[in-house]
Amino acid sequence: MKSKSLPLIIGAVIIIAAAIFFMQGGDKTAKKSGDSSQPIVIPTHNWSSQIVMAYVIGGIFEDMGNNVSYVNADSQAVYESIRIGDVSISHEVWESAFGKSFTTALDKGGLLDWGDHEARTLEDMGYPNWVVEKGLCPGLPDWTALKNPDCAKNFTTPDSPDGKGRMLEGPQTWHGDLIPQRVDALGLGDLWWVKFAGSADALWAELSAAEKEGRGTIIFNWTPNFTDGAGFTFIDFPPYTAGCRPEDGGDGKCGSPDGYLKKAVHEDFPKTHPGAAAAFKKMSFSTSQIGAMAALVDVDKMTHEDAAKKWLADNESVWKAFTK
Ligand code: TMO
Repeated sequence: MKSKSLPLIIGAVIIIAAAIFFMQGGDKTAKKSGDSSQPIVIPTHNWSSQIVMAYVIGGIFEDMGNNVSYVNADSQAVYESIRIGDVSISHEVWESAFGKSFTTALDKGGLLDWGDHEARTLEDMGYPNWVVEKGLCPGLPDWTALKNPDCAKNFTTPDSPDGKGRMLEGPQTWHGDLIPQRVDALGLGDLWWVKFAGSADALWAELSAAEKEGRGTIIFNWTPNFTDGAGFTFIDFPPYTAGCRPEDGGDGKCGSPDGYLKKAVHEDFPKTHPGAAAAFKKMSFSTSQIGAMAALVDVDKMTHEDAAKKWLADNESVWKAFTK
């Protein structure tokens, strides 16, 4: 009995081993690079380029044989989540909005600076060019034009307290009271009030509503974005200097910095996923590439996932180079 069942057992072991080997066929690259089969956790936030790029990078990691999962995360708290290892990476660390949370996590330990994208960034208040072409606020983009009551009155909306001009800021989760503080610090508080939008989409809806109603509009916006080259101008506030913001002890009388766009990883990521970590270190997107990712959603109205698939299909030579 014993001598008869032994070949059967050996045969079964070989078949199971072969089955496991073939089942892992799709995993070849990851195996070669030594990446764990544990999912790489990629955060999604609430502006289009970031979400599209999450799926673009996830798609690249998957092409390398990795497993990926996505988690919707608060764009400030995410750096602590990366530091403690709940989230693997961040692919859009915008200096103006998130530099402080990023640096805090970096200093505490557990998060690594994984380099900059080629694109530089600006996140600030601005206006569509027709606002100036219609003569609604002569003197823009110099911020001192906002001191003129004849300018402010062209920006009032029915919800404006005391008929003040309205500035539509992004969601408060992006940078707290930065803009209301600045408006007050610059002595503009008697003429202007700052409303927070509930979403990025509300900013784009405001652009078309204001144009239809023939009233001026000032909104928070950023570059790279789909509005690059589409007739949008950022206001020239007094220049940013290190420490000028109230949260850094300054008087708040300053605009936003010419900022970096960084990547970050949890400190164990290069050990658990050396192949993906090396590719992510090389990843660098330009202003026009990031603007295009946003435009696929905000202009062409694609879903974020479909936009990422299209971007990957159209730019294979760009991203394949990161994986080598
Ligand atoms: C972080 N953001 C790009 C919305 O300014």
